[in-house]
Amino acid sequence: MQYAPRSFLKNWRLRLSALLFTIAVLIMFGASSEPVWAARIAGATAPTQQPLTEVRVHLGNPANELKFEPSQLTFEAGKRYKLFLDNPSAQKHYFTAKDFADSIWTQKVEAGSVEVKGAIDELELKAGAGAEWIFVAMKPGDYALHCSIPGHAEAGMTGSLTIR
Ligand SMILES: [Cu+2]
Repeated sequence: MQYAPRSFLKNWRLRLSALLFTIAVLIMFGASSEPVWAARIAGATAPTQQPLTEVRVHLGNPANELKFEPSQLTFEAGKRYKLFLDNPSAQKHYFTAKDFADSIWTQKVEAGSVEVKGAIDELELKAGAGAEWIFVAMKPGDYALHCSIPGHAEAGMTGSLTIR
């Protein structure tokens, strides 16, 4: 019986030290984990905060030649782009590049007062139309571009899009 108070005290001290240890760990974890958490959030939002590199491509030309101008474009993986597309010709054209579209992250496409988000692999531009495609180049490779209106690719309306 005479040991009972001492063992109770010992047990109590043990519990107290365990509790203090737990509190100390929580404080340390809380203090050190906040910057990590903040950095992760910053990293996650970084793609949309990156500076934009502007690139322009014409679908056809005023002389109604069936070609993209320029027909070759190069992007750097990890960089964000605003690709201006316009159709200065008198007929409708397509910007079709499915494999390229699978290798980028599309933030949005803006055309007129419409904004489209999500996966896009083909854009149709009527005569005189324009659009802006904002994306981050992701997967390096050489990707084919063509206009999918019958006869246009065969007549030379093709191009290549490279991500390096
Ligand atoms: Cu075309």
